[in-house]
Amino acid sequence: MKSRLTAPSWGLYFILRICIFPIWQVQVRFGIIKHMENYLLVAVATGNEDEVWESLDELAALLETAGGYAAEGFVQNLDHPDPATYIGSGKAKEIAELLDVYDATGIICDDELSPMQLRNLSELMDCAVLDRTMLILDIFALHAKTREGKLQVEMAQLKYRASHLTGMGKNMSRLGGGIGTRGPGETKLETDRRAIRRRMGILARDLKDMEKARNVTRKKRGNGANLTAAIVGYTNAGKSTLLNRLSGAGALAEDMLFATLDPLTRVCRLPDGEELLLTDTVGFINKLPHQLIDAFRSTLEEAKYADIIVHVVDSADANVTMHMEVVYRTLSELGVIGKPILTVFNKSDLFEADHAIPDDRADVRVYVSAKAGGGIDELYKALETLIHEQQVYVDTVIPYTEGGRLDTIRRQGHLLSEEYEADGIHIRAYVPKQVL
Ligand SMILES: Nc1nc2c(ncn2[C@@H]2O[C@H](COP(=O)(O)OP(=O)(O)OP(=O)(O)O)[C@@H](O)[C@H]2O)c(=O)[nH]1
Ligand SMILES: [Mg+2]
Repeated sequence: MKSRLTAPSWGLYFILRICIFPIWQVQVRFGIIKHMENYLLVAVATGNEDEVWESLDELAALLETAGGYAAEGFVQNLDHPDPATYIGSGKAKEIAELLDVYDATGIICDDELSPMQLRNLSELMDCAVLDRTMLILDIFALHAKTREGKLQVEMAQLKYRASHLTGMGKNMSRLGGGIGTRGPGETKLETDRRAIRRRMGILARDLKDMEKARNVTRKKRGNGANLTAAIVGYTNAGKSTLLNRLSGAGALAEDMLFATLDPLTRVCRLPDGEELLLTDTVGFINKLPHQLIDAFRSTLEEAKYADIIVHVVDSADANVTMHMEVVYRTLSELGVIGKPILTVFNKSDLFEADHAIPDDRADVRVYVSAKAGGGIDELYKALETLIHEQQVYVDTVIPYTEGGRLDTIRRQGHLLSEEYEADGIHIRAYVPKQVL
């Protein structure tokens, strides 16, 4: 016999279904209710303490992106980090006593810990111990969308875990699936090194195949002879917002770190009719884990194959100079050298017009607001100028039998004049070197 709801349970059902559940859903949807893990942040200052506090602010932003929050930060001045426990063991015990006060799950250290530091600290403090690398890997695992992105993150996580296996066992079982444990590799944590190596071998092969496919796509793009520009910059600078502004791409642009992990290429049509292929890339950060650089090398190297580098800078950020330094350093580590650089000082709606930021490595500088649209005409002009520098001036006659070439020049060059004479089409134009 079918059970029937009695009158009072119908009432309860309607209260829950119509009143309480939708309110709860709305609150979760807009982030009003959220389960947040709470951590204490810890760093060692061997030099300028202010810079270390700024780095802790960034660590707090990373934690927020991963879905947790920082209850408090602690900086200890030392000549060098303690090789056994990162911070001094006395300081570690002191902080451990505050865990209950702040109701914190554990601590996050601002540098990558050695396996020994990881094990000693988690035993000494009897709590979850994470480091900056684990947190960044965790965010990448959360944000990876494509198969290639997921495999790259898994590879980076396995590299980290293979080298830290001895220090992690207790740490991870304690966390039970929270921050620092996400991503495809999490169930493999307790497996032995050999299993991890076997999996890394399979991943390396799959990633190699994907890299080959990426190179083919890149070559095809190159055969089209369109000039290409890579949009690079510190994470959250506004790279995807700029791509959307210039090409209507509809890329995810959000106030979070590492929203973009997979490169996205779109055509940008400039006011003088020329076309430029723009690629949005994964952002950089201070102390970007080397495991990620290795695993994401083929993605990060998009800039290496571009004709122009568009460097997007969040000019309103207090650490703008350090961010630019990190970007230039990472680019040179990736072998991206000798390319024309256009620096886009973004978020101009948030700072004073006379706030000039030095950047002697850029060939051209423009101030824009990718979000509001200010300065975009100047940016187009700067791109056109850079493109013309990559082109050669031609004054020639195209036979009528090869009229298709004129279309190519119209699309990829800049046609100044065309005259139809008996011997063919007389043209004057700027043509990309590769089309020539
Ligand atoms: N006020 C202001 N905000 C901007 C501007 N450009 C981008 N933003 C905001 O900055 C945040 C980050 O923008 P994104 O375009 O996602 O930045 P990104 O460089 O692609 O970031 P990642 O992909 O995470 O590295 C978003 O909240 C944007 O709305 C701007 O010109 N002015
Ligand atoms: Mg982005």
